[in-house]
Amino acid sequence: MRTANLLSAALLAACGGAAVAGTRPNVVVIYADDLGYGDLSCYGAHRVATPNVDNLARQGTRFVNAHAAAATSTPSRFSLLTGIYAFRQDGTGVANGDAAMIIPPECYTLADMFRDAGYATAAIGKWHLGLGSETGRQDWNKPLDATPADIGFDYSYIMAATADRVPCVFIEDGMVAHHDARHPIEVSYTRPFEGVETYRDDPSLAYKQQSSHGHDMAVVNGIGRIGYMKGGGSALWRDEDIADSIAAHAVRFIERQDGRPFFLYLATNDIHVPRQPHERFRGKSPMGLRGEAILQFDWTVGRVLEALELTGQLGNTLVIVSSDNGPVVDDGYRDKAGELLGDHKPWGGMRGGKYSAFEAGTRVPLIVSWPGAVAAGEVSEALVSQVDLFRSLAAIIGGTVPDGAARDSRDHSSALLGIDPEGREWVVEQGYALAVRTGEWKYVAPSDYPAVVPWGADVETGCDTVPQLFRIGNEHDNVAGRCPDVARRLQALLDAVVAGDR
Ligand code: NG6
Ligand code: CA
Repeated sequence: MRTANLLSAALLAACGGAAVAGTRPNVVVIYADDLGYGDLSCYGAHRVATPNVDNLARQGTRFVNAHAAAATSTPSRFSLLTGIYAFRQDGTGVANGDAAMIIPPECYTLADMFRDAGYATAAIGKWHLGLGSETGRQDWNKPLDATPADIGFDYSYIMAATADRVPCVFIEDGMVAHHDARHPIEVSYTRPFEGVETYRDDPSLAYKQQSSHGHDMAVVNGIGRIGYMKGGGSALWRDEDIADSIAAHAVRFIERQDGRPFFLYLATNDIHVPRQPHERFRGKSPMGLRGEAILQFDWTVGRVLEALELTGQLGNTLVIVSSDNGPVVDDGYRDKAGELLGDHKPWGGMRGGKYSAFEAGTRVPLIVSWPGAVAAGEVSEALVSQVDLFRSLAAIIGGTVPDGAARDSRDHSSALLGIDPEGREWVVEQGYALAVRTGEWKYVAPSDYPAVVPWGADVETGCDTVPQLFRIGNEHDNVAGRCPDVARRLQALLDAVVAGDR
């Protein structure tokens, strides 16, 4: 508490006292899926306009050296919510839709921290962290026996995994939303269901999107998925409505808070595959479905900001917009994302992308806004990692983190609030290899994993059997041989982090 009060005092002094001393802001994290560093107009994109996100950046601070903890969804989200590097726990790779809860109930999470500080908490949107107590054994027709409520979320309205994985239904407070008793749901990631045709049986069933790789099992709403599914009936989502459902539930949650502070973890489905935005966005981007999904993401941000404004809470809400990992173009559907890119660069000029240990894997957009407390229209070069959101937000709201919790999270609240221009000395990036970067250097530890994603996505993994050392800004010139001391020092740093000593 004491540190937090001191911090608030310093912060208020730094900001001319505009925020009200002692008020605890609401916190809204809007977490995009696969949105690249170069995908927003406030980050330099000019083939797509994102006015709502840009507006937020004008009200707040935009970070240019912010990192997700990992280059795919499950481990990134795990780290954000636990303050622990995902490589410390087995089974934190990209999760299937029938995975059991990956964050165990006894783990103290970011949501627990908010809840214990008196906040109302909600997880809305993409979950991808497992549900139920046993993998593959969930009964999707009954209340699930392990849910986000067990790790601190009072309310949840979520997709179990990704839109390209079954089950294709929303789950509200641990039960399939609008469950259709006439069409009981069965899910399997190992065998098809008798009498239910799959994409492999008849690809023409997937009349909305054809697969480029994978996504050849269940077909729901004319789109092939990963995993098999039976039933669902009227509970099945229509992909075109996913963003609307997520935004509507987020807005409702905001509207229902009656003066009590709240923490909203709003994870959008955009811009993950299958990119199937609502009809009203169709034809609105020269980049086709991927561009339209970005427009839809921006629309969601607008809806949330509007709800905050209409309920009079914008001034007292800390809004964070970021992404779970870097961008990918062809991620398994023939949606012309690559063909229509033109000169748009989702990777923002960096090497790699989603899945990669190169910079574009984890360097993501990050915008922080809190009117009166976070400087407006600033750009911060501070090195920051999402693993630090846990302790940083705890410091900002005066929350308590119990001993042993959030072991890898550090309080960099002053960087997040735009006061400290430096942030971390180093950031760990998890792809198929571990990497660490400082302000000046990027080091990728040696790995036997293939140099290019082996299952179809055209992405360099950043893996090599030899140590790689780059100067930030040039990931093509490996200087490990020329600067062996730096490479050794950064490998030793990684070793210490893995051992839990740093
Ligand atoms: C891959 C999927 C990809 C995407 C990814 C997870 C195939 C061929 N590819 O296995 O489409 O779902 O997993 O993405 O199935 S993430 O952003 O949720 O981590
Ligand atoms: Ca993702």
